[in-house]
Parts: sequence; C-alpha cells; structure tokens
Amino acid sequence: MSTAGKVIRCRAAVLWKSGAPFSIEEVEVAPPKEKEVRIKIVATGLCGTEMKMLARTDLPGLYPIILGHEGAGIVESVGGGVNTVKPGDKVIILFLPQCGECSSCLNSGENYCIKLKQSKTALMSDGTSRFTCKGKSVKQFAATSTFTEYTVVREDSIAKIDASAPLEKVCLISCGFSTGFSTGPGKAVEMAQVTPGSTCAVFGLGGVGLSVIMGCKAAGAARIIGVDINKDKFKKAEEVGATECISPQDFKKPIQEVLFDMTGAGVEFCFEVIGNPDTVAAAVASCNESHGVCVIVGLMSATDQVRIHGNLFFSGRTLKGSVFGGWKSREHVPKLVSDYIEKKFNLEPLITHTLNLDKINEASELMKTGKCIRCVLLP
Ligand code: COD
Ligand code: ZN
Repeated sequence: MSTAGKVIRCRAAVLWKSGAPFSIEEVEVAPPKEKEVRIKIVATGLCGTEMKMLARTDLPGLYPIILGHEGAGIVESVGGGVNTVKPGDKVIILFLPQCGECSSCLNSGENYCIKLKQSKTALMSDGTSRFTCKGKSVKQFAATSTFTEYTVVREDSIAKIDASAPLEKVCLISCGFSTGFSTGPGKAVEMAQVTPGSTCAVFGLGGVGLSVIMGCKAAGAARIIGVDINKDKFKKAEEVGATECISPQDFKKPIQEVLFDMTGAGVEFCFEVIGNPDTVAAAVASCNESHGVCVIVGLMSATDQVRIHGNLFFSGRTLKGSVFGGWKSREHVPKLVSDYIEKKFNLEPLITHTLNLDKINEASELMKTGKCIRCVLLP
C-alpha cells in the first residue's frame, strides 16, 4: 500500500538533550511539501561532525534533534513541483545544497550555495521540520537528518545517482569522502591544485583525512606525510597512500619544524582535517615559504580564533578554506558515484564498521575512542 501523502511512523535516533545518548524512538515523518522529497534511508555514516555536535554544550535550543547528514536512500514520495526525481530513484543526501540560483551556484568555480547558510536554521528551529516524536517537533540537522528510516529534504539537497550504486558504500560520497577527495587531476574544482611529484602533508587521519590522502595520491603527489596523535591511524593511512606518518607527540620540536627537517623546504600542500586552531597554525607554518598552500578542511568551534604570525605570509604562502571539497554537490556527486562504480577509487578502506542503526551509541563510542574510521549505520 502506498505511503505517499501519509504520515510515516518509523524508527529514528533522537537526541533529547546535550550529553545524552541517542535514543531509538518511534517518530512521525510528515509527507514532503512543495519542492521537498521523502526518502527511505538505506545507509548513513557517522561523521566526525556528529561527534563534534555530540560534544557541544553551548546550544541548549538545539534539542530534540535527529542528527546525521551523510546518507543515501531511495525516494519514497515527492512533494509538488519536484521534477528531478521520482519514487524509486536512488539518491544521495547533500548537506551542501545546490540551488542553482545563488551567486556561488552561478559561478563555475564556487560551491558554497547560499542555501547552506540558510539551512542552519531552516528545517531546524522555525517549525519547518517534518519530524515529531511524543507530540514534540524534532529538529532536523543541517536540513537533512539521516539517523532515521525516513527523512524529508529539499529537492536541491539530493542528487539522483546510478540505479546500480551500492548505497551502503556510496553513502560516504554524501560527505566524508567528497569533503576530502578533491585534489585529483582534471577536476572542475580543486581546492589545492596538488601537482604531480609534489610533497603534501595531511593533519588528521580520520575518514576525511584519508580521503584527502587518496586525492593527493590520485593527483600524483610523490610524498604524502600523515600527521595524527593517534598512531593506530597510521596503518590505514599508509594503505591508502601516505608515504610516511608521524605523531606530534613523538617530538620535542613543534611539528612544523619536524616537517621542515623532513622535507628541507616545507611541504607544498598541507591540509588541516581536524578543525583545531593550533593545528591550523602548525599546518600553515609547515608549508613551503614561497609557494606552499594550506587548506583548512576542518570546522572550528564558533569561538575559535587562529593565531598565526603575520610574517608567515610575507614570502608568499597561501591559506584557504574549502567546503565539500569544492564539489558542486548536485552536479558532481552523480559523477563521483559513477567513478566509484567504475572502480576509479575505493571506499572500502574507509568503512571499518557496519552496524544496525539501533547500535548507534556503540558506533559513537567507537568514534570517540578512535577505533573506527567510518561506521555505516543501516536503519
Ligand atoms: N593533532 C593531530 N591529530 C589530531 C589532533 C591533533 N591535535 N586532534 C585530533 N586529531 C586526529 C584524531 O586522532 C582523528 O584521527 C582525526 O584527527 C579526526 O578524524 P575524525 O575521524 O574525528 O573525523 P572525520 O575525518 O570524520 O572528520 C574530520 C572533520 C575535520 C572534517 C570534521 O570533524 C569537521 O570539522 N567537519 C566540519 C567541516 C566540514 O566540511 N564538514 C562537512 C560536513 S561534515
Ligand atoms: Zn560530514
């Protein structure tokens, strides 16, 4: 029997308050409105960003909320005016929309769609969430929410993908993989333009950092140095392309000096994939004085300030930011999925655990203790 137009009751992982564990609840998911799509989530990854959200205590107005933004699923029904997907289509959820109308969407070299800025509140706190639980409206994280059997998102926040795509793998293209892997040659948008034969360093060897390493390798970098305080991450980093890995805790000197000792002139491309102001400062200082490029991938907290000596830029270093690896989400994600199907890159090394959604607290413990790269949850 069709569920289109009806409220769906299903399971979801609800966070009721700061510091509380996820609670598996029965929730109601309203039908999609104009330009919205209801999706049956098939697979969703637990990303480092969720771990940061779980650790936050400064947002009392955030709860109750359903987290999760890295997901893939199948369209269940569509609201009025939706014409790019239909029920049964396989889709990837996009925390970064592509509205096609804002100045970023209209600029071929940019991807920061204005709707991302707006979605920090939309579908979260202004009564536009499609979820309720125990009579209360439940907020949607990043206008997505994937830790649930069904969700509702805007049409501009999904990408239709190849019908043969294995959703339990390509769900990583929804966030972690694409946020890191953008440095390959010939891409429309590249965040650092890594050159063949170059020397790179990647600070932070989680799922996103490992994807950066894969990108540097694909771009032909000769040397890729992984930096992490958790040495358990080194083996996997080397498996996906790091030529060597170091821990700042093994040295008395600051890590930037260690990197200068190792390379002679500093690294040419450096990626900060942690979201920590101190490692951002160290990453910039690790770069080649003249042409070194440092890209910040990690998100810092709202109050973080980065302290960098101004003279570091005198000789020509560049510091820049990036979101979703510079990809235009709706446009480039289907192609990334096809490239995965054609075995142009691997997602398997990133997926260390696959668990039922009911085990989400176990998954979050694995992330917290650094034992897991990506845990894919199956609702
Ligand atoms: N020095 C070295 N390594 C460190 C340090 C430190 N001081 N602190 C932590 N690390 C290491 C950890 O041991 C871990 O291995 C790694 O850094 C972080 O990895 P994860 O697994 O926690 O996180 P990822 O890879 O899933 O995500 C990392 C991000 C930085 C991308 C994420 O936390 C983030 O900031 N996301 C927001 C930015 C963004 O674009 N997000 C897209 C939507 S998520
Ligand atoms: Zn993410």
